[in-house]
Amino acid sequence: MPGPISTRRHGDVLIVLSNNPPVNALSTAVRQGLVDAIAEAEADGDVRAVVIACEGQTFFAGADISEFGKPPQQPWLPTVVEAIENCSKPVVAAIHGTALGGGLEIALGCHYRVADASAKLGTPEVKLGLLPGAGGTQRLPRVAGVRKALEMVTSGTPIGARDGFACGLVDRLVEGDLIPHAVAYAEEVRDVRPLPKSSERQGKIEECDPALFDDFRKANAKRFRGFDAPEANIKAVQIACSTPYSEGVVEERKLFMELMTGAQSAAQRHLFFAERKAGRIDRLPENTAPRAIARVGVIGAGTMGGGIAMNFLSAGIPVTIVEMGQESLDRGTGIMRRNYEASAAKGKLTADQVETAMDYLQPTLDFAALADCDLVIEAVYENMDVKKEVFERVDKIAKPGAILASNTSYLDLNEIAAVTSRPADVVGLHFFSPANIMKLIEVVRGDATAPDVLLTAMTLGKRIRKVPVVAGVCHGFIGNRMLRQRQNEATRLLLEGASPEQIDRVHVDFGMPMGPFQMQDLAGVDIGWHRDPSRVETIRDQLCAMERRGQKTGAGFYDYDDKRRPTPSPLVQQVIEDFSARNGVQRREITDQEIVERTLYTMVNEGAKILEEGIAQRASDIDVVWVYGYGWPVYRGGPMFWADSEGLAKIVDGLRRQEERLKPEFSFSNLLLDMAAKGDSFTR
Ligand code: T1G
Repeated sequence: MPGPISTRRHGDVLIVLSNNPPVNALSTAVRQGLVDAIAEAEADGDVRAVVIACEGQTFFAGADISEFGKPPQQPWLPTVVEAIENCSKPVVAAIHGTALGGGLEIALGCHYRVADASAKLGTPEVKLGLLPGAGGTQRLPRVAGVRKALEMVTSGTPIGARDGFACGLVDRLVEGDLIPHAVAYAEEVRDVRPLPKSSERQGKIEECDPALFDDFRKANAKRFRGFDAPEANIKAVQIACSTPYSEGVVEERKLFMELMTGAQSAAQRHLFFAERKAGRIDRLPENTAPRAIARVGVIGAGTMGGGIAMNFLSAGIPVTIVEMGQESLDRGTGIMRRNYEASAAKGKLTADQVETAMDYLQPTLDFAALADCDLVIEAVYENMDVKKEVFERVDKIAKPGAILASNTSYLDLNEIAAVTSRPADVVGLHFFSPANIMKLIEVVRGDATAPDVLLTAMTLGKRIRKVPVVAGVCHGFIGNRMLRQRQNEATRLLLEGASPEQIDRVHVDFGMPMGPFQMQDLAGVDIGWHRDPSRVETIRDQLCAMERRGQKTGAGFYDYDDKRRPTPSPLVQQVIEDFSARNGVQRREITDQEIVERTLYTMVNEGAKILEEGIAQRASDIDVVWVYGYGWPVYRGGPMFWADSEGLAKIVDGLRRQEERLKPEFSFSNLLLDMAAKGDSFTR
């Protein structure tokens, strides 16, 4: 079998071609092939220049992540990059698609870089909890400049080829056939000496202001909170500015190995593969094909309906959006336009893109307009009777083969499907608010949902740039079922002696974007409230009766100033203590560890039940749900990965310590007990 690297001559230029689908990851065979190709170029006196290019969708997309965690194989990537840079003949990188991570480091080892206009160049290592470990932190600032390098290595966001050309990372932008242009460029530079080695270029680092680094740290402190890799990347670039390359790469390697062997990178690499696995449907019948979705109908132009519609409009899919009244229809479409305009104001969209998206929208009061939609999504009030009425009605209007989807966040999809004549065409599409921003969609499959309907929903989820995860039917599916555990225990801990701010602090210190009570204040304390102020059975009822419904009323569990900054409320503390007294609960000192055990360990136990009931296809799907739906810190890998890191036996011990306090609702997952006893893990 020929290796992934081949060579061919074009005049006096040796073309080195990688063919390692799907993304030309720098596997051991690719690395060896590159070293051999450079040796071939050196040995052939007729070769006066080299072009390195890739077949398929992209230039090298980085080190082969599937090799991580295994014993590293020679030649190591730094060795390959050095071999390219030390070639006595000019080497030109021909970049298309994405040059990412080690792929960009290969390009930086080349003496020149030619890119087609669609190319992207990036250092996404930080998203894996790493840093460019093959000289990238030392070469990139020397070629692209220090500030650009800092932005790239700490964000992981690729830059476009034009941006690359502007900062000096790309030497020539080309249109059309990339390789012939790269060969022509190689012929132009074949006699240039000395060769421009990235590692020897000092100009851009000498002009760097040392204060840049601390300013950059301060400006990004919030974004980097809790992560190890961003600071390590900054440190490595800072070293490049004060140390000769040969010493800098030694420091870079030390920093890289610290990250590679650390818990955070293992968690983030787990999520990289978990996100891709989540998109697969286990045991899908052979030859199942997705249905064509050319037009989508959305019922309800409220916050969710409008946000849902925007996802399709942004993907160029026409949307018919239906409301009951002109005023609510106009309000909904107005909010959609304003959301797009806000993105345009931030430079994320052009004015034309806003108009194009809005042109795909057909707002109407006429339900019958849904007749030509291939998929209809209801986003109406979260009430079973209302949803059943809507599904009965749309079932009579929608064309044969149209898929009917509910955006319900916890109701029984089977019950909804049963009122239609087409239960096999019914599926749940649980978007997370704000629906145009949050990446997660729980794709809920009912007992009758047809395989091609499920596949259509998953395929469409990816098409609108979401992260779809299959969920079975139960109260709250995957995410909200576990959230309910957490919220119930958080509320009980208030009665027993903890304060909202203590419980929230434990969760924020853990890495969550906010704690249970901050989250309720943001979403609205009155979500799911029975709306009868005379009926006060819980702390939440009391707050709603007092018009303390969260940030939207300037007060909830916290008081808020006009900039929505929260402060603890003595009034709420009094309400809590009154409830403790009313329920005969003796308040006591609550430790942070108890809060972790009763809110986070119980979530893991619920996740194990979700797994053993088949509601989630795999443990890593639960991690994806919590990372993309609720902001679980990526450097902890998700609840199930984190449970493995804690040790399942430790989780069980903690729950046993709390078992009395968790009663009567709590019961152990048999799967969790069994795996803990065997020393198994969910995700390793
Ligand atoms: N290694 C191994 N497999 C990879 C891979 C990689 N780098 N990148 C993608 N895949 C697999 C992926 O798992 C999936 O497999 C298939 O390719 C298609 O991926 C030393 C240490 C390139 C933008 O972080 O960002 O270099 O599920 O679905 O949407 O300094 O893949 O089909 O079996 O994402 O078209 C740095 C990660 C590595 C790039 C393409 N590089 N990849 O997106 O396809 S660390 C990265 C991506 C490093 C050095 C350091 C994307 C993509 P399967 P996909 P896509």
